[in-house]
Amino acid sequence: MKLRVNKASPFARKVRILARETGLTGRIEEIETTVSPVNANEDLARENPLVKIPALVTDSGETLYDSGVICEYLDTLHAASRFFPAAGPRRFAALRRHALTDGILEAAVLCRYETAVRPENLRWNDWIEGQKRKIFGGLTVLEGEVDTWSGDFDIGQIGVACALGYLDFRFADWNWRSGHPRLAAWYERVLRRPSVTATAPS
Ligand SMILES: N[C@@H](CCC(=O)N[C@@H](CS)C(=O)NCC(=O)O)C(=O)O
Repeated sequence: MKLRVNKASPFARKVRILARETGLTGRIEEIETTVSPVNANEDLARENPLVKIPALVTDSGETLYDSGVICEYLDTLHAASRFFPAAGPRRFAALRRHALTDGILEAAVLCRYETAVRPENLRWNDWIEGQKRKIFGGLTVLEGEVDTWSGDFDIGQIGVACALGYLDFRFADWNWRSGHPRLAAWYERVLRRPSVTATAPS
């Protein structure tokens, strides 16, 4: 399988973590791919019309996107316990947490583009502040529930790790740990996982 990634991408990182957690790395070739919302990568566009990473070409030649779909597909290819719980409350808790962290990431990536890609004279600070409110609203929810999480590093918790890692990587000055001590303590433990260390954004 061929997986288009970028070592800075938090969405690609979810897939890269799951591949390492499930022992699938030997079956996946990671292809470093540069993306920009204003300069389409033509090779990637042939695989994903949204021109976003991650995108996976399976062994049978089918292309899958986005990160959640790819993670769920890879989760069918290993014999260990599932990262997408099969049914019941655990499944919907994991899916809801995954959706929340995807929303945090979408808002954070939009802020990144606003500051790194958009010409300075066109930037709109209120808009960045609006995205930031979504991110910190999400962190408040995670802080309130983190002590109830199971020890299973499921797709929801992978999403949380990638969201916090991205905030450290791109927005360290936002200091997300302040006001979220329980989440910060959880993250310190997660940072010891080899899959998380090996995929640190760069
Ligand atoms: N919902 C998508 C989001 C993927 C995404 O936004 N990836 C970014 C990199 S972190 C990207 O490819 N951006 C290029 C663009 O927006 O054109 C997923 O979960 O895979």
